[in-house]
Amino acid sequence: AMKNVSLKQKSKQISIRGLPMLENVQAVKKTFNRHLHFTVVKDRDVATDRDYYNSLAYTVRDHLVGRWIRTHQHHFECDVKRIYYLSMEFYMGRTLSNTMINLGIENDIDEALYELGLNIEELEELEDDAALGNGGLGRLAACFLDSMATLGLASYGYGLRYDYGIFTQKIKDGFQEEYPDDWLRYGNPWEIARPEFLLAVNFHGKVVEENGKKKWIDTDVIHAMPFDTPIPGYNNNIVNTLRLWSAKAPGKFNFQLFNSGDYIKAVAEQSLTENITRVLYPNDNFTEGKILRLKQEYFLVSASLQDIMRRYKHSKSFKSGKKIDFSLFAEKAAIQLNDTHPALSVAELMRLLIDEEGLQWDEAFNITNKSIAYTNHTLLPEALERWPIDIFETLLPRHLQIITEINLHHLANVRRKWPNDEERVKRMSIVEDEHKVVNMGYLSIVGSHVVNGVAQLHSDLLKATLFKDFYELSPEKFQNKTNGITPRRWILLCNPDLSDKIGENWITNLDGLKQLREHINNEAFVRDIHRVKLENKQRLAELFKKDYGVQVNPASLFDVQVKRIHEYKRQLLNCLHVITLYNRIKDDPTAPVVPRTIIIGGKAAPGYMIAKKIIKLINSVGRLINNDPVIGDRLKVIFLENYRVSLAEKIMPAADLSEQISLAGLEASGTGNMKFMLNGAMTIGTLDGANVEMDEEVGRENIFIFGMTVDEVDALRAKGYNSQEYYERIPELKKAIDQIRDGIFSPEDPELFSDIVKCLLEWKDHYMLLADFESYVKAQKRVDDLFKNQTEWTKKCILNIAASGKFSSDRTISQYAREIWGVEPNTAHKLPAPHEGRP
Ligand code: T68
Repeated sequence: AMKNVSLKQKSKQISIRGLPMLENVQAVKKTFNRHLHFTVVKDRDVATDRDYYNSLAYTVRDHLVGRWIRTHQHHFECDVKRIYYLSMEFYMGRTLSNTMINLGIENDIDEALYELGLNIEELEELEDDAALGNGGLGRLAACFLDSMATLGLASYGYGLRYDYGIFTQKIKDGFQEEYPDDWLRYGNPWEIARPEFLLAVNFHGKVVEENGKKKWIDTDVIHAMPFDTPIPGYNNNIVNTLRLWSAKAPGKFNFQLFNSGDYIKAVAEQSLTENITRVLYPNDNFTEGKILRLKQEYFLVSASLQDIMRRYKHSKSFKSGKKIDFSLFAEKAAIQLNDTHPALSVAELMRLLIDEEGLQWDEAFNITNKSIAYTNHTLLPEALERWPIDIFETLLPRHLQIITEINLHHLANVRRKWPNDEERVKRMSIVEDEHKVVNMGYLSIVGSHVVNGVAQLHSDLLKATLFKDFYELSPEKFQNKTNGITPRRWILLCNPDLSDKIGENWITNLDGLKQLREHINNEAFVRDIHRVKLENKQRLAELFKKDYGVQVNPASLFDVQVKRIHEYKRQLLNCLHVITLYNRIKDDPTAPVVPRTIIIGGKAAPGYMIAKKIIKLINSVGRLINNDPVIGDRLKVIFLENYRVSLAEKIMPAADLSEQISLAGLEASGTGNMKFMLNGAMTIGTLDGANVEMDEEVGRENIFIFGMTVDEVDALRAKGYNSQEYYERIPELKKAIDQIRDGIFSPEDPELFSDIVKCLLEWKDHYMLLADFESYVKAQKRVDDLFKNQTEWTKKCILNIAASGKFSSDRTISQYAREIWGVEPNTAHKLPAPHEGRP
């Protein structure tokens, strides 16, 4: 990693990050060399780039620890309300450069590494993503941690430390292949094990009654080992904690049980226990009803709630020998459930309060309900968790009792409000008698004081459809919290050149970007913004040449759809448009066209056959188009391999057009849409999820909206949707589908895509691609027409950046804080830095 002063590095020197300070640079070099010697145990003759990366990581980590310890002291002393974000996923991505940025030490470190003759950008590329998430839900949790720390909240993320994150995707011969994501292989300098806080989690066993008290006995015990990762706020010296649990066999006391003399077997079988946190389930918007998954969910919930309870009991209020009083619990702890995956929290907190702490039912329920709140992320039926009662019976018998009793109280409430409506009572039962399942969404609603959706449209649909009965029962519970993204990672870190061009007041107040509207007629500014985008595209084009051997025209329109591959997200609609563009050039090779590079990326769940076929189709269409000499560089199709957080950081800054084309009503919010907008891409999208609010913020003349609205979708379904009518009526659509069916893209196996064609024509086209095709293609024509005028295009891009302020996760978290958690966010508050002495 020898030095090579890139343009980017030079521009950083004069950027908003300030000038490097000589004494700091000297200190960094010293620390780096010390870590190389004492921590990594290498000298520069034999050190590898990974050794340098590790020395660098430890050097940066040193700047976290003082702040981290003092943040905890501060929160203890002030005895503030703690915010607990419980999530099965935290899709963190890389930590190194984010840490440097939030601590404000980026330039000093850059300069020191430069002086040491090392290329920091190359070293940064050695860091594996912490990919403990599938997509939007997991990445949202990561953005929230950044915002909570930046807003000065005493927040904790609680999750699982999977040995394997989301699988690595390779494309072989156009097909997706999955490989294990062994992200801990080289160690993880960002985590610290906390064996002193190890906890026991129980499974199985039975419930007995002893003088009127329930006891859960004869359980199998698995230990939960916490690993802490620091979460630095931006420029405020606050460092909060992400605590991830790892399953550990309880060596000692289970060994007596074995007692068979087969010591080797007993040790070997410990690893079976530890399978609980082995791997992340790779489905997004889909629930796989596997027992191992329920075990994971309970493992997270039980360890986290015990930990929360322990912290409460050890809080300052009870230090002076004062009796522990649980009536204050909900004033001192807010527990946010990231979807229903941690919904067992409701039953577990009840169990802890009643069985372990001896509270009465009503008081325990009141505390539980006031501390817990639930965020819903989807309306898709296949994603809703409903666990069979018999699984509960064996795995968590005490929790099933508690849930049953919660349900009795709940249904009594329903009957009180609607005395003669047993149909409604049946519909609203947490325990669905018919299917013998526990509805985890209903359990979450009943156990929470607030329920929220993740965009206005989604929250409205929850009240009108999925949770209608519950809304009628407790309308005051239902809120909206439109999602957001952290501007630190999603512009400051990933797009430094754009960041430099737009001032700096926006970093902790994204609405500050509104000022950009005043510069829309400043020609030099418009040219600057255009140049930054072009340079970002050139860098991405180099990556395409290197990684895929495809030469793309950096001046072409970069049309990007990156997200998990899912039928409702309609990557196939994009594909039909690509084929249409291809056919148009082939039909009239000399007609002028706006050159396009269509970039599609995303993972398909390993068991989702149609999604995997869609990947193959995109690759097959790309192979034909990219190698057709008649097409030249007017049209190129790139399928991005292994789309993930660190790749998104390279894609967003280089996109001209963002594809947000889900069938209206099905994408709860979307967050990629916001990342593109913030980085100056135009959006082509349906009126779905947060697109609706982006449209409101930027104005219809600055966004390409197409397709049916939710009401139109409903109306069409009600009247009877027949996709074949569209196929027969629209010649370009018919041609594209015929080509797929006839094996034009798969001459080696003409039947390869027959299922895809069946989805569209015979199997009802559930996601109504054909109904939206015409309007989509017309909207794409409007895109072309605007792109012909690069100045007008860039002005609209600037208006998009200027209008993106609402979509900061700082805004989202401020609303959670005030409207759900009852705490006041505070960006102005800064702790003193370690060298500045005690607060
Ligand atoms: C996404 N959901 C929504 N789920 O689809 C997206 N599901 O609209 C929204 O913007 C985002 O959440 C954040 O609110 C998911 O990403 C999952 O990944 C998931 C994981 C496990 C089980 C079910």
